[in-house]
Amino acid sequence: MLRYVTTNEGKVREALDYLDDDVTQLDFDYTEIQAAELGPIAAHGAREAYRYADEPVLVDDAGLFIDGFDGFPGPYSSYAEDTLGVEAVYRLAAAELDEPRRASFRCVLAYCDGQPFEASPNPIDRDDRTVAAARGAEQDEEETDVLPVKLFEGVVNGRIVPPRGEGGFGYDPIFEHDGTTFAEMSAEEKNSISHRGRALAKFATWYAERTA
Ligand code: ITT
Ligand code: NA
Repeated sequence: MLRYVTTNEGKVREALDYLDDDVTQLDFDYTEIQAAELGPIAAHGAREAYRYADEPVLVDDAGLFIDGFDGFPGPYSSYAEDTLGVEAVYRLAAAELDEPRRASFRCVLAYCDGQPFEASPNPIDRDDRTVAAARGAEQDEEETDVLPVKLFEGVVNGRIVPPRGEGGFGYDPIFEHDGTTFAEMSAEEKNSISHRGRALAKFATWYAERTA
């Protein structure tokens, strides 16, 4: 049984649409370390969640990166949503930045089942490099007990626009891709192009082989 670790119902709906029935939500609020990138945050969360659940876990860390704000709110997207709110993030971008106000959504999935992974045959495999960096970052804390974590990343480019649409969650109403906001898309449409859908597709392919 694979546990999808998140407190966010919107993420769960999308993940369940993508992965099959042997996945259930684990509503566990892991510690989010402060970092400029999502990878180390997700990796740290996956180790903590695996120790807690003692079952294979998949942690989902995501964020909205606004180019003209050097990536803000990025890893702080959840905090910015809770404090400023989505509309205020839009107003800030509209006040400070010229069109087209480019931005990207990013999602990093971190998988841990307590077992090591096969070394990648391709030495420039991006996921493995990120994992190596995440391991390095934690060596001081956990020198003798570093659980292996595998990362899968998905990115989608778009722009910040006035809120439109009722679907999705979070920043979806202010993120436009190819003329449509994520909140105007059906769940299937969003999953077929979104940061999370892309990361889930990579994970699903890899996981099918690991569990075959
Ligand atoms: P968990 O950490 O428990 O998974 P969370 O909502 O706090 O739930 P994050 O830490 O990854 O998740 O924060 C991501 C923020 O970005 C949060 O404000 C989300 O609403 C938002 N977000 C993530 N994915 C999104 C998506 O597909 N569409 C719109 N907003 C999204
Ligand atoms: Na969170």
